[in-house]
Amino acid sequence: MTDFFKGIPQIRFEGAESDNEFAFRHYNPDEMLAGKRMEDHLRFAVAYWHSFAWPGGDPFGGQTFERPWFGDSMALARMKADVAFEMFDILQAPFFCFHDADVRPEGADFAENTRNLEEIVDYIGTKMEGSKTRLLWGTANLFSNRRFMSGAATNPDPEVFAWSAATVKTCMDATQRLGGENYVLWGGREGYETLLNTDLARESEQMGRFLSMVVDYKHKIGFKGAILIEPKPQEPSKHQYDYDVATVYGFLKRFGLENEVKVNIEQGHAILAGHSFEHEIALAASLGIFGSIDMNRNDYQSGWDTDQFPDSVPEMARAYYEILRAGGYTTGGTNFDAKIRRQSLDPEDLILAHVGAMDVCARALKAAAALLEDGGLEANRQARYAGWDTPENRALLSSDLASIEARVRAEGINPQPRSGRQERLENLWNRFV
Ligand code: XUL
Ligand code: CO
Repeated sequence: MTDFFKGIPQIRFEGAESDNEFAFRHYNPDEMLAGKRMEDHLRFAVAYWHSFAWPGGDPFGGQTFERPWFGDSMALARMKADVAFEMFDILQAPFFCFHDADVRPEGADFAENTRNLEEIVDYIGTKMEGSKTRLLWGTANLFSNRRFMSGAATNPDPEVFAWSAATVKTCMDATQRLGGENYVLWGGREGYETLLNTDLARESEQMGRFLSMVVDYKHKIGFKGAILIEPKPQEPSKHQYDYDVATVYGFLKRFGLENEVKVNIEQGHAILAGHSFEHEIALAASLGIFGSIDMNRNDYQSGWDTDQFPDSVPEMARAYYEILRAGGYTTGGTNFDAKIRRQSLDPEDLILAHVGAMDVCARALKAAAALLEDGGLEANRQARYAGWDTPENRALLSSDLASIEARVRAEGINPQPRSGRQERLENLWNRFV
């Protein structure tokens, strides 16, 4: 037991009227909703990196947080894991997520990195035996160390490609060892800073081969989880290849991986790509590649990836409506890839950020489930396309232009515009949210 969270009680559901700061008002894990427990719908995960590894820096200043586990030794890495599991317990978090670099100190070479990772993964495995918290996903940090400055899989230097591939193997092994339900790839440096020095054809070929090897290795070790790509258009690179869901889908198709890999969609990344979060979720679901979400927003004025905890029920309701429509998560979940602000120095801030975010998501989920149960929106959507239900209209899709012309002439087809009813649907939406 560390004393980092001393005096902070385990958070319990007390209902909307509670005035206890350290309580859930809406997140009630056992409450049944659309046939499932709320906890099983939301599948919340704590992100190791922002909560336990981030020192509080921004582009203009360095560390603001003072944490007793900051430093580069295995002893401190174990203390960090102790504190992490104490927080998971306070929150009763069903899941966590980590990068290799979050949990182990950087070694002098690949062998030491791997030794450190294996040792701490064993330690985390022991902690998990006494905890309800499971691993939602593991991943490799192929972006922070300077060796990755020109990319990992897409690096012009084949030695960096090799290092990255070997590292991903060790991280997939670690994820498998801890029973992870997914393995994530986020390509923060897979892109370019300038086209003046970049060979696009070569880099995308490298990236396709790299991902194919990841999928092959998954099958080789019998990893049952999903492989997920996390799209993001830019930042840190000027341009990143996994720009958004549509771009990732095209890439997967090109390399024949569209049935092997899904997406982990982050709200802030969707915004950076000029999309709404719900657009990205709905598109992924329509393409059959929806996997999981990173539930952290950006500040709409600052224009960069601020990774804030969600605070808007209406925004989240749009997202959960699309997730429920898609049938909910299978291996995925709601990962708070979110950091407290650099002025939020207190241990309480870390806990209450998660409590608030879990309540916002729970409230949004309840609204989305009620809307879906009401059925009004879906009935309208169905009615809008009902013309396609007749055999002769369905046949249009397997016809040809000349036959269709003949039919339009013969039947005197003359389409009459109909209302899209947007405002009426918005009114319906707002009765629930
Ligand atoms: C960065 C980001 C990452 C990924 C995992 O913007 O979202 O934390 O989620 O590497
Ligand atoms: Co993320």
